[in-house]
Amino acid sequence: MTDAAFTPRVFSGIQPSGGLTLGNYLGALKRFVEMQDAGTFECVYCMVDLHAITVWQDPEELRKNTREAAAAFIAAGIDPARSILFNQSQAPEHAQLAWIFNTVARMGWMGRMTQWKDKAGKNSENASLGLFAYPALMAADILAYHATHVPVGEDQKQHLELTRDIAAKFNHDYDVDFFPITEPVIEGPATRVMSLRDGTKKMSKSDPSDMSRINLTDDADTISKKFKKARTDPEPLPETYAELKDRPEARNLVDIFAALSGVSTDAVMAEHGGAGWGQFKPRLAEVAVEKMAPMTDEMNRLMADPGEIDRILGEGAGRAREIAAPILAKTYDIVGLIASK
Ligand code: AQP
Repeated sequence: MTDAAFTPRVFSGIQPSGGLTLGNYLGALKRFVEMQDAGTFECVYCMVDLHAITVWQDPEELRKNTREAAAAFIAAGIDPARSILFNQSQAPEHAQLAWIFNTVARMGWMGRMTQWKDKAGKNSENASLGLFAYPALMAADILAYHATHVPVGEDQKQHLELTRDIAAKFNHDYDVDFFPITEPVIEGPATRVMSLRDGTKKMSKSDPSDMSRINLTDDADTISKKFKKARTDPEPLPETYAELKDRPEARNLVDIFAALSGVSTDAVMAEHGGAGWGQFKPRLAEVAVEKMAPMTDEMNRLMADPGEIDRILGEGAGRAREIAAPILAKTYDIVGLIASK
């Protein structure tokens, strides 16, 4: 552990590797807004486009998805005047610090990452080097701001642990107390929203099946259709949440209901225990539409003016670099790199 005092600062990001999903909203965006509104932290939020290109992205789609993700942040409640909002590639300090961390992180650490194993699969020889080094860039995203806290979904826990390992090894190797040991913030009823087609897989923007996820741009009819067709077992809802232990699809729908309506899973069971899917799914769709429609409308409004989104991102990047540049310069100095005067 480090003793240095760090400004309470949050960093988190989302890959513009597709349109954002309800999983991204409940597991990340919603909590980003809560942390901004709590006022305890300086908040830095980022569309991590350099992460996205670790797997192939069509260039036009990437640009569109980056602007759409920015619109989703703002529509969900991120205020670009209070939080810093930008896309990663506009702050070159991320990639520069990532190179230093590539020399700190060990091959063995990277090889143990489950996201690497899942995404590279059996064809790891053919995966990009960037995909393998992904967690070092993520550590750079966070540590370029000396972020003390990172709100993420459950799936990112292992990468956060690796960020802590990189910070600790750097501090140890160079005998400094320079990088904070960042705390993950993984809380709330929907830290892991599952696919609507397979309760053992997380809901993901790059899943080939559009029916597996709710997109933040889906309209009311699409949302209703997707929940109606969501895979479940034939049994009605039990009386208690504990009885959903071995029913992942059913539990997922209850978790989503609780997270969207802002009540506990026990409260959902108290109201809907014993209900059949024909009753529960339309109610869930109603709750989802009620919560998401205003956000989708606002996203559409913002996306009609891409120039304004680019302006916001450019301004955010300028503010981000004011924090990251001196941290990178100090890192170079610690490492022994000669900086231009
Ligand atoms: N299903 C999920 N449930 C809860 N939280 C989730 N997050 C992602 N999916 C879920 C959280 O969203 C943040 C941004 O994630 P990301 O876009 O950087 O990468 P990811 O976790 O790999 O998300 P996807 O949607 O699965 O993207 P692809 O398909 O491109 O890999 C993170 O905080 C994550 O925890």
